[in-house]
Formats: sequence, structure tokens, C-alpha cells
Amino acid sequence: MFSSKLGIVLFIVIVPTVDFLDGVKIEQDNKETFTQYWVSKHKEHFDALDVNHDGNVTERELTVVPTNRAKHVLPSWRVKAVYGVLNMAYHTWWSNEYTDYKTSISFDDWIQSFGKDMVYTGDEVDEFALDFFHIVEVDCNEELTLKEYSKFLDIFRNTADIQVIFRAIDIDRNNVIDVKEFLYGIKGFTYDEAPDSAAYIFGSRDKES
Ligand SMILES: [Ca+2]
Ligand SMILES: [Ca+2]
Ligand SMILES: [Ca+2]
Repeated sequence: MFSSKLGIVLFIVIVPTVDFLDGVKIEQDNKETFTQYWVSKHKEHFDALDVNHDGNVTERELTVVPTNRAKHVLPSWRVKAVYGVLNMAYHTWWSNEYTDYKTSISFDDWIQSFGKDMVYTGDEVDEFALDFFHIVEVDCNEELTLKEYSKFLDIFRNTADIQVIFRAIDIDRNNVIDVKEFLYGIKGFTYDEAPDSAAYIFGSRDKES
């Protein structure tokens, strides 16, 4: 039963639906284009952040709204840390010189920004991943249990089966997610242009109607 569920997740990862890509035009004015898979996974994450479905992610949707969700699953000092990390992410990767410091960012804006040099660096992605790992790693043993990891998924509005996602991220199948596995997932999500189950790290809205 479990393996069939995992199969469904892997199927979703490997064969993402592309209907929502209609109308998404990627215009890179400097070099590379991204694979359809890469665009589709980032669009899904963008849509999860765009809670009012108006096609734009505002500062509030990226920072305040997820922080409010964190209040349900984390103690207050960790909630403040969530806000701090998301605020950094907003000003680094969303509202910046490449998007003319807009406060309401469309998917096209975001993807243009991503393609520019210097916007996403490996160090910043690592810092984001390590910060979030330690925010939700509440008993300080450097491993995420299913319960700890589910806090991260709650913050990012996951509605899919958390056990299935956990198994996809827990690459060595020892029933905990360590720092390396979490970093691999965040980096894979950010950069990998080929399907990889670890790229499912932020969860999914696959039960959303
Ligand atoms: Ca919105
Ligand atoms: Ca732990
Ligand atoms: Ca593991």
C-alpha cells in the first residue's frame, strides 16, 4: 500500500501536469532557458504561496502569511525565526533590483529575476535551507522526524500525504531526514532541471480543488 502511494508521488514528480503553464512565457534576455519540468515545479510552489490566487505573490503572502501558519506548529521564538528567514528570502530573491523592487511579484517577474546573475547563489540557498532545518528541528538532535518535517510542510501549505513526501526526501530510508538530505532537497528543488523525488521538499497542493 505504501509503495503504491510512493509510486503516485514519484509519478507526479516525473510527469508534472503542464496545463497551468499555458500563458507562461519565459523570456530570458541573457542566456539559459529552463526545462518545462523546472518551470512547472516552481510554478506549483509559486501558486502555493499565492494564497488569494491573483497571480502575484506579495510581501505579505511570502512572509506574514506563512509566519501565521508557523504559529500553529512552533513556539514563538521559532516563529520569529521563520519570519526572519522569509523576510530575507523576499528581499533577496523576490523584491530586488531585478524586479524593480516591486512589492507584488508575478511568476514572470520571479523567473526573470532567477535567470539573472548574482540573484541566487549557492551560499544563500544553503543558508535558507540550514536556517529552516534548524527552525523546525525542535529537539536539537540534527535529525528531522516525520513530526518535525511536517511543521515545515505545514508552513508551506502542503496538502499531500506527508509520509509519502517524507519517504521521498529520506533518501537513505533510515526514518529521519538529516541535514544533508534536507539540503539536497532544497538545492534539488531550486536548481535541478531533471525530475528528482527529493525536489518535492516543499510538499504539494495536490489535494486542492
Ligand atoms: Ca496573491
Ligand atoms: Ca529532531
Ligand atoms: Ca535519512
